[in-house]
Amino acid sequence: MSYLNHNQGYREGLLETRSVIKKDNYALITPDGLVNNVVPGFEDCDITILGSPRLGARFVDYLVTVKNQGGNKTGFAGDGVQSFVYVEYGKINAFVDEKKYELTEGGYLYVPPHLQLTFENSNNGEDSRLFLYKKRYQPLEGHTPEIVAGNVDEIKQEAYEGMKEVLIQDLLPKDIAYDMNIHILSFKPGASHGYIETHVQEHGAYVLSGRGMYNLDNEWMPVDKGDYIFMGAYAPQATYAIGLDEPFAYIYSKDANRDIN
Ligand code: UGY
Ligand code: MN
Repeated sequence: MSYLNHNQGYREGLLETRSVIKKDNYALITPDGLVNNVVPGFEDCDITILGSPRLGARFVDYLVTVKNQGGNKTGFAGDGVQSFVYVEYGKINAFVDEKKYELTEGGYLYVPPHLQLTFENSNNGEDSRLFLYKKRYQPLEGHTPEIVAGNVDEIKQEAYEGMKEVLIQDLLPKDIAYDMNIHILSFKPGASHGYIETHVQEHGAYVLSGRGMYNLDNEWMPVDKGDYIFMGAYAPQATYAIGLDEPFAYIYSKDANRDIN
């Protein structure tokens, strides 16, 4: 699937989008409007920048389609900036500190701020799709985060806030060395948050499956697989899953374990 849509003239419905941008508050970015960006270091990749400081985020999210033998062989993030990569589909070889990590669908790798991530496609010439994140690390004296590699298949789904129809997976350790976490939240059809959250933390969320109705700052909107949602600090937020069988699930980042300055 290509997320680029090069319009060949006007047709009914073509110049419409569900995307909504409320800078510093929230944004819904749908696949129909995504464009390729050139980002130094990324070769033979379709890369698009999603959440970023220009939207009000303290992190940057990217959607990357890695083609052929493409990848980033010069090094991503590091020098005080931590990174995280999740494989939506396909297969990559990732390298950190000269160690190789073979990541397949659902595989992920967290790279601490003192190290860089490199990777190359290893999907026998087929595309791989990655959700990629970086954020400047907020140090805490006496603590250093470590490399974390895994696959979501190996992580237990826990009831979210006591609700058995809403399940959460924490991809990173709940350890004060980390200034954020990455979660997957999954709602069975019909399930919802228990209340409208209003919190200081920010999220960048990428929808992995299903459909939902999302409330962002008291506006309800439909969201679908492949959509991206930025939820800024204090943006009121809640959802319920729609559809009959597939859970509505998204991967998202959340800052944690630090005071606000
Ligand atoms: O962890 C969270 O804050 C999460 N429940 N937020 C959300 O799903 N919008
Ligand atoms: Mn939240």
